[in-house]
Amino acid sequence: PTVRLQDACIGAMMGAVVGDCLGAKFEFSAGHKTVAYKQVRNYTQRVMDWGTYHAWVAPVKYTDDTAMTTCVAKNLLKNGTIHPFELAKSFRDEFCRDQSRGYGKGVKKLFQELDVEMKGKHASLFRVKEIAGQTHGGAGSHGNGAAMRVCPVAIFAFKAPNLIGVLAARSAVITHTHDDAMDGATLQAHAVSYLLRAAPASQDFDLDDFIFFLRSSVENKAYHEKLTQLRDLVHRHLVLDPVLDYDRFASDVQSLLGNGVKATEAVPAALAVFAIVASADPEAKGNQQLFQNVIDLAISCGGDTDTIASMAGTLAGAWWGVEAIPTGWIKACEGTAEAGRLSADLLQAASEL
Ligand code: 8NA
Ligand code: MG
Ligand code: MG
Ligand code: MG
Repeated sequence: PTVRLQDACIGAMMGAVVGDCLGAKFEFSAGHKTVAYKQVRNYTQRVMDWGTYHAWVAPVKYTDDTAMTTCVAKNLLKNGTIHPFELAKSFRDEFCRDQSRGYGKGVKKLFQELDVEMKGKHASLFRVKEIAGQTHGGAGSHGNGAAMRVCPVAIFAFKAPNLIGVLAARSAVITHTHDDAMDGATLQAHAVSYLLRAAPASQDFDLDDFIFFLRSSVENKAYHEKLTQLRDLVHRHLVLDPVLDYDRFASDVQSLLGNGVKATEAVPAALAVFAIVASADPEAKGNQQLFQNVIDLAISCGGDTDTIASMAGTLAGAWWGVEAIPTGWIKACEGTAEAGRLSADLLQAASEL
């Protein structure tokens, strides 16, 4: 693999962790309201300065997003594919090891049930899926939990796009059986792998090409509508403001796309945040500034801030590479070193596919 591709893969995984860690402080801190961009920048800048000037102690903790992403990465590396029953077990183990990582209410209950099931004699993948499918009155979870942990699938299969759908689905279905959750994971994985394939990112970001590709990657009306809305939203802001108004963009994301735990809200929100910053002024201030803007804008959108920032950070890291992630953040955020190692191993595994 080229250096640039390696940078992109490490950037994707580290971007996921950094977004999760930095966004965690604001998760539903103002309900579904947006958070002032200045207030977000104030906090993330303090974290960056701390990381820059202190020894490596990683005081900013990651949440469920990173805990589960790590499980997905290890499952892929061990099996050369997603082994869903083992993945369910490792989610359960990780959850039991540390329940304080901010898991969704639904998955918490699910993991408690899985724990009981797996201690029994007849635990099977069939039973795991059955239990997951029975949540939320039989609808299954439509949460963003499958999309927020899918980055390793995107790296592992970036050269084999026909594999992405099936691996994303296998990694999702043990907790999220609702179509919107599964398709959200597939969409996010395709978005990340598109950006990895486009590396080196010496070319300009082509919004219309990106959206066109994403539309073809899932058959789901809700996402098709959101993709059109987000493309129009980004175009509108590009035309309106020569200098992007971050607070206004965040407020439009919140009202038009949504910022909640539903996959149909959080995934389009993350795509929109990355897309506007990548389209706005690619040459303006250097890639570190652009990565920082993506994370801060994602958090400003409010609501499920750690998850939206994690997914937007994955996209930004894949596009600009790990070089674009401020060192202060890498040092201040828990889990970045392991994410770096796992992504290098995943790329190695990908080249053996
Ligand atoms: P999940 O599967 O528990 O879904 C999240 C929530 O969405 C559930 O608790 C339900 O309230 C709701 N929900 C999901 N599916 C349905 C449905 N079919 N009908 C009605 N309501 C439904 O969790 P997840 O793994 O998808 O994770 C999503 C989010 O949960 C992430 O942001 C994660 O960080 C976490 N989370 C944490 C907090 C917190 O306070 N720390 C708050 C919200 C979410
Ligand atoms: Mg979280
Ligand atoms: Mg429209
Ligand atoms: Mg969250």
